[in-house]
Amino acid sequence: RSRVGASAATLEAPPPPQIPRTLSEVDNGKLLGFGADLAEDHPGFKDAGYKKRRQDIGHLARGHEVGEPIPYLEYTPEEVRVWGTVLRELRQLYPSHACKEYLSTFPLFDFKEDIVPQLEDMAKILRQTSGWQIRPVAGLLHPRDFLNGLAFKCFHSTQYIRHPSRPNYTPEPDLVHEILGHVPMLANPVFCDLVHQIGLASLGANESQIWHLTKLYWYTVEFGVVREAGDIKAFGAGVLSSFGELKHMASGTPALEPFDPFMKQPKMSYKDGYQKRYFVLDSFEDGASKLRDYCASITSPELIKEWRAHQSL
Ligand code: HBI
Ligand code: FE
Repeated sequence: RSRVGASAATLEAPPPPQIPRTLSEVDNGKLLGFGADLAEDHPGFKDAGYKKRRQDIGHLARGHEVGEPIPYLEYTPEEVRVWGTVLRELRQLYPSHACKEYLSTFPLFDFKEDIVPQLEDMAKILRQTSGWQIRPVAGLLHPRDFLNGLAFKCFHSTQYIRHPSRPNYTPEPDLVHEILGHVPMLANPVFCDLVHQIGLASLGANESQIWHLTKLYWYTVEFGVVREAGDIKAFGAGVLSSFGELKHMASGTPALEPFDPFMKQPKMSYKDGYQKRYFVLDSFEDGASKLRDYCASITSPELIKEWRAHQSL
């Protein structure tokens, strides 16, 4: 390569990111946050046994090949207790606080307080209802990889359980959040269409667009609420998997704003308590349609068409 060519290249914009053609090409090994070790403010920070358990489960996820069944895990009595505690409490609030789509798919999973659900069993139900798949993952993925997974109608899910000292809190996604927050919603095809739009948009996104999509994901899939006959109901997994956040959402205290993907999205808060404001959808059809327009504004239909032609879904 000539020196002239090399210096010309440095003046140009960085090359477009490599677009994964298959789900296996979506990198599930690069982790953020608590990937390697737990932070000091993680409830399991001083618990060597917990760290080992979390690491062993993560190790299994790393070894998982796309298309293979997800390995069953035998959960310890302590892990079962954590699951059961959270399920028992949240279940009381769902009839009044969760959106009708969540309430309609929830019974399909037949959750029991004394049995931690297996990801593979959840995946089977999703296959039959929405056609989505689940891929086990060892922790928080890089946003681009996580969002690219959604384009393949794949949800990357953790399989370990939060620390038993704080059943109602986790600083990172865990199986309880994935199952009570995300899984029932992912059995609804209209909601899945909304999520898919975010994934498709991420295929051609540059770094700043990935950051914007991360916020769109955050304010819908994690913390979204939907209007239902004059009321607002939760569909975001961060709300549905937290007793305190569900009550806060319905308390009338937080601000409510219509969701508009083209607007500058506020800074996300991960740590300082509950959301101060929620973005409201009129319906999932409406949310999906708005996200479709946003997707078209950043990722060309040609790119998506070409991408679809190359991958084997
Ligand atoms: N990784 N495993 C996992 N689960 C998430 O919910 C998740 C993630 N990585 C990034 C992420 N969420 C958000 O920052 C958005 O990019 C979607
Ligand atoms: Fe989540």
